[in-house]
Amino acid sequence: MRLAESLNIKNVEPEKVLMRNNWLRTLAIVALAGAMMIGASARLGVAAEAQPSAAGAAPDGATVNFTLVSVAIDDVKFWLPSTIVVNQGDKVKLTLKNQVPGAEVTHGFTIPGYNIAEVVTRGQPKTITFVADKAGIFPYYCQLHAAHVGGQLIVHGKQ
Ligand SMILES: [Cu+2]
Repeated sequence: MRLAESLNIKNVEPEKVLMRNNWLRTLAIVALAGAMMIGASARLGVAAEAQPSAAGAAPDGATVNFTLVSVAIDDVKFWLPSTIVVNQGDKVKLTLKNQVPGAEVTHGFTIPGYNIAEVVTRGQPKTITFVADKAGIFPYYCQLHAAHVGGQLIVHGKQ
């Protein structure tokens, strides 16, 4: 009995295995990037008020600033960081940057739960502000291309 038979491996296409490996590598890179950003913001502590930060909430009612970047890794497009955290009542300022290479120069950024929908052109960052008046978890993603990987805005409710 051959090894493949004894392991019950049938018709494994090398291409699919390769794709799966690429995906795992992509996920590992994103997880690593996220861990590094969380580490960096933890070191900045509450002083992150005026700084872009990956994850963290400011004191009650403060303005919190985030820079969100659309990037491509192995042809998969992401909005990073993939999680931002604020307190209910915070004024939130988002700087949106599209750094996806290629022929397509525009990508979208929408948070439907907050009625936000922007189109961001590569090389032209866009800044939006809103008050996070609703608590909950609000997905964000590119409304122009369904294949994008999005993220989530987490708004902690007032006690
Ligand atoms: Cu897009």
